[in-house]
Amino acid sequence: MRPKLLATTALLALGPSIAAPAAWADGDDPGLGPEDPASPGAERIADTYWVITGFMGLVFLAVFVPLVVFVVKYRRRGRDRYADGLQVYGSTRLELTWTLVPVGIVAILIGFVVLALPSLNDFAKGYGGKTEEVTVIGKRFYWSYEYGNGVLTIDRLRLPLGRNVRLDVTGGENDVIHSFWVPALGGKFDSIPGETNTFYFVPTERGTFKGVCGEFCGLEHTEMTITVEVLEASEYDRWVREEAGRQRDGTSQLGRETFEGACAKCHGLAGEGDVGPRIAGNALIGDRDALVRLLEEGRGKMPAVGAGWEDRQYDALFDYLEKELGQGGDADGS
Ligand code: HEC
Ligand SMILES: [Cu+2]
Repeated sequence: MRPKLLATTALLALGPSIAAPAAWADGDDPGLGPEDPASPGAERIADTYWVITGFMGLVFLAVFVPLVVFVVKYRRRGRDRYADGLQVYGSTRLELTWTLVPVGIVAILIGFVVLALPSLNDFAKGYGGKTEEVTVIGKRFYWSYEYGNGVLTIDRLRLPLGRNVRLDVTGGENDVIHSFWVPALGGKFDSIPGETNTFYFVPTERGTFKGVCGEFCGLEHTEMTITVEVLEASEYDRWVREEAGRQRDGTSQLGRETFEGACAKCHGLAGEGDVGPRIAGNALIGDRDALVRLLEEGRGKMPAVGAGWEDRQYDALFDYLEKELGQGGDADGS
């Protein structure tokens, strides 16, 4: 019993320190640490993580190294099982040490957090200069992004490198709380119906950053993914201008994005059915009024995915549905 207990304790204590380097060797993602930060706020958060982890490592060693030494040094060595040990009454120096050292460690950690993290508050006021504003709406089970010039995208957010970004994160009417969370860019910002949380940051790396809804929100929660593409500012400006034109004249991918983001997660990419019924070829696809009512009100396990949509988004979706899933179209999405 005793050796088994000891082995289990040792495994529990050492497991993570064995697993961490193994995960490290696997690829460049250590698995246990934060993602490589791609904004100043995310950098502060990562710094805090590593400082606290460093102290945790020191405390771990300060406890376990003496523990192992004492287990070996003071083992029984054939002494009588009931022999009394050395009687010790107090040690002012030792007691002061084990009181003051932890207090000092906690003071350092608090100091670090108080000094390093207020910059997150500064970010809450923005950095000055030109700001790109995007309204982010979290709904079951997709993210809707509306840019300053009216462009809409679903699940995929594009942003300019090196410019102030202000995300106004809010929830859909009658929806539940979701949480906008892209670890490489910053902390979590809840999307709450009727309230707006503002998230300021500056993307400092080009590339694609992944996130996911950070709030367990229901049936297709895990499908509520976030993709942020950071483009060169000039490339972004061109895209957002041209996309506005495409969305005006109906040649954009808005219909496809809306279907893939707001419908396909339950009905399948070809409308073949998944957690929701098959809808390819369904008569409702040709009956716009009835379908709008269904999308605005929801039914049973289907949320009101279209509540609050503007006509242009319905137009784009109907174009897509009629082409791809209508009674005339084929159901394999080609
Ligand atoms: C969270 C999952 C979910 C999402 C997202 C979703 N649906 Fe549904 N849908 C369902 C379920 C479940 C039903 C069955 C509802 C019932 O009758 O109880 C349904 C029913 C339907 C029906 C009626 C089928 C019939 O024969 O009665 C249509 C049409 C439909 N959905 C279209 C859509 C469209 C278009 C979208 C996207 C704009 C969408 N749905 C998004 C789950 C979903
Ligand atoms: Cu969610």
